Amino acid sequence: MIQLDEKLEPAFDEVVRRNAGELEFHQAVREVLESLGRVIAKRPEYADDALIERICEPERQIIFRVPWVDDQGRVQINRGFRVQFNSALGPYKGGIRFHPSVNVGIIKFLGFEQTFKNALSGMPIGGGKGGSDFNPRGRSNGEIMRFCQSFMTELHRHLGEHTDVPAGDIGVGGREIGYMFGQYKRLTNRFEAGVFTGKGLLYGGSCARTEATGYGNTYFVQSMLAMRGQSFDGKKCVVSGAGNVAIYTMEKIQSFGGTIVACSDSNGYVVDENGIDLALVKEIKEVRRERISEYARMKGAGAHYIEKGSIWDVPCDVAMPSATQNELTGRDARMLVKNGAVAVGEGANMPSTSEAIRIFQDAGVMFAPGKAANAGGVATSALEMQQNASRDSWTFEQTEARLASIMRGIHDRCATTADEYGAPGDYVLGANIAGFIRVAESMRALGVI
Ligand code: NDP
Ligand code: 2IT
Repeated sequence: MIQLDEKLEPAFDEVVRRNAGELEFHQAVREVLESLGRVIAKRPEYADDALIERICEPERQIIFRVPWVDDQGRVQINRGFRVQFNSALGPYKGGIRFHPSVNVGIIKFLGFEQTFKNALSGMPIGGGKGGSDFNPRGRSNGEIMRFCQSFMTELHRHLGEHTDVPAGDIGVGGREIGYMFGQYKRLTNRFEAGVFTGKGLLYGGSCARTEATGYGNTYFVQSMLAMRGQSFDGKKCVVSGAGNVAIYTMEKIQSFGGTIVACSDSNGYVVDENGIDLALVKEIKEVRRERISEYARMKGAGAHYIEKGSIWDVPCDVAMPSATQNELTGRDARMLVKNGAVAVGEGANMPSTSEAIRIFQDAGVMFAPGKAANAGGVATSALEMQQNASRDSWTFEQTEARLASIMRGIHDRCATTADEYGAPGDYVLGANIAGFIRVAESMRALGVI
């Protein structure tokens, strides 16, 4: 761990004390504070008025009961969360996650990351995150709908197009957004399209939002590779996960001439040396909602499924972790370095442990942190809000062109900031500092609130 600046150490100690046991939140805060020493040295006024302490404390945290009735008629109880982290730059904005591992610490770390990511995107949006410990796996369509309706029956009072605008995340895709938006509309008697993003195209969704996170990460890594005169063409890539982010990362990499050799879900991974057949992955995951092991069974020769084990053992040039937090450990990073990987692009939020990041950076592997590389999803959400506000809808090409230019902008902002602060090529430092400065400037302008 890097020693913290003496002005930042007490702020971190306070975060640990106040949020005891929330290890992912500590990890996310620690990484940002480690980057801020250089900023405080140059601009000590950023540490005035407890700005650092305020930026680490969510503006509001909502925890609520979500009762619902399963298909057997039994009453089930889950816990719902929304952490409205920072609204200095705009309404709270960030996804909703349904996964049994969700707790307040997880949502807090995600809301904290989201604040800096959204700032870095250059769009007028604050940071927030929500979710539930509800496990959608194996639930019927009716159970999913009833859960979403109950979740929204409480959450709707805290939302609004100018207040807080959720979207999807793990376990929440177009179907769930539809059910939640439907319940919001019913409870408020308002067709307030801008209160949710990731909506279906028939009721106010934006073209390219489904693809945006994966495409955006690929654009970011393309810019990063170009800095060293390289491209995706002919590169072997491993993408973890097989959900929304992973699927559209694979699609864009293939269109850039890269080969995807492996992808995964939480049970195991599939390797296909001929290149993953993405149409088959989409059929299995998006249509049938089955496990990735089906891929090897349906594909036959050339493809194999490995249960458990680490997908990062598969040799590749570029690694795109796109499943969940801390899925890529120090041990995995050492393996990727040993196998000659040249770049890592984080599609997921905080997928690499702190140790893994250090190993990549020490080995000279180009490393794109999630809060920069996966910002294309939320940036396109902001484009969806813009279309809703003007009651317009743009073409796929127009929206993707905006996404590509936003990702180039984020890449260049990270690279330039890293140069400016004496750490060329350090995208972690560049992203943390560039995101922080926008939030901090706005908070200073708004006064102590
Ligand atoms: P999905 O639910 O569509 O897919 C998640 C994938 O990750 C699945 O393959 C899932 O496998 C796997 N996964 C989830 N949890 C775990 C776990 N604990 N261990 C191992 N594998 C796991 O989610 P998304 O693709 O939307 O999200 C993936 C990541 O990207 C998350 O970190 C999310 O926060 C981040 N992200 C998402 C954005 C978006 O727009 N959707 C935007 C920016 C970041 P299984 O089916 O077995 O659970
Ligand atoms: O982590 C993320 O950036 C998301 N899940 C998307 C958030 C959004 O509001 O589009």
